[in-house]
Amino acid sequence: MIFPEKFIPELVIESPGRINLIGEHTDYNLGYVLPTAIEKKITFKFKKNNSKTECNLYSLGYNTGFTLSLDKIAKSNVEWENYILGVLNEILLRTDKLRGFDCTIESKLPMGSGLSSSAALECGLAYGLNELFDLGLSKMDIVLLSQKAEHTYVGTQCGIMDQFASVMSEKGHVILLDCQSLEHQQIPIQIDPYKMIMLNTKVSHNLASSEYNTRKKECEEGVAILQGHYPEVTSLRNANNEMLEVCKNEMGATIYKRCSFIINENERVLTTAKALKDNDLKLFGELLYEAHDGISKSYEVSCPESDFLVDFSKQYDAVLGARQTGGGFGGCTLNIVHQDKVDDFVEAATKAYKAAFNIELDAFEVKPSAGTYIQN
Ligand code: GAF
Repeated sequence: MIFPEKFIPELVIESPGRINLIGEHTDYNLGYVLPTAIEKKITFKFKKNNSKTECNLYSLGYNTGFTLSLDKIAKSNVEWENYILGVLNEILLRTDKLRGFDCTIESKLPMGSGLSSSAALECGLAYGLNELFDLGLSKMDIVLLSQKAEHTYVGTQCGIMDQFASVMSEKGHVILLDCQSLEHQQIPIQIDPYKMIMLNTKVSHNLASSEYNTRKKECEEGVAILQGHYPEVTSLRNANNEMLEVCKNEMGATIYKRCSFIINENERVLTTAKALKDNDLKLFGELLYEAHDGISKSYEVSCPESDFLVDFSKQYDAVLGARQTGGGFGGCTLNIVHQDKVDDFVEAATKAYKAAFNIELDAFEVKPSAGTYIQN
């Protein structure tokens, strides 16, 4: 049992959420993404408890904790516990050095808001235990085992982007990640006099996990059809629009739309990375709007609330571009807003959103930040 007010940690870990500038649902299609960690994070406090197997965890947000035994790891009926259990299970498959520990978890990352609180939870735990028990895991091991934990214990067949961004990000940079080779470039990002403003719809439609896995299957079906004509196509990453046209009739409308979105989204990531290097912010903004259009109409992972906010932003010259970020069905929109107009824009969006949905909008600025780190 943990009494959080009396808890004296040996180690404190900060584990950030992420935004993705562009490249949605491309990661599990082995394409490109452009994410970065943000300043909003989960704080983990750890200490060893001298037991061989007993672990005590406490969530300050939920105001509740649980105890588990390392020799009896199994799935729980409580959702957040499965992120923890999944990570412990993956660590135990890789090393026998893990021992009993106590840990408190405090999140400043809104859950279900498309900012990847899941990856922050998984990676922060793995990173902290690696330090505490000197497990010898590399950062890449932490990324991969955290992704695996989400597949096996949580049940979302996610790609690699969120865990990669949470651990590998560098302050002031976005990561251009090739999700096939895992090669990546840290691209310095400078968008003055514009700012990245997140508008949190505060909705998280519970379709997210099941529809996510459905989209993944639809893309796999598309690849299977493409392969019939082009055996070299092993993922949508290797396909192009010409190939897609050849297979259009065989695919049917839905699979065609999904594949078309992914092929074009991969292109958009590469064009955006170049636009940022060239400081072409106008093009950057246009690509965001184009991406949202695809997210909404072709990939169909948006929702009325996100569409409303993106459409609303188009009335403002001070906004270069906007789109829903993350897995979909709600969460946050990313808006590129001129620094002199941020307050006006947020005030107007808040009013309009309240009138349309009776929900109080939450708005905040994000800056590209460092990945998981030890707090001194
Ligand atoms: C979620 C997943 F976890 C990521 O892997 C990614 O697919 C994203 O949705 C959509 O781009 O955050």
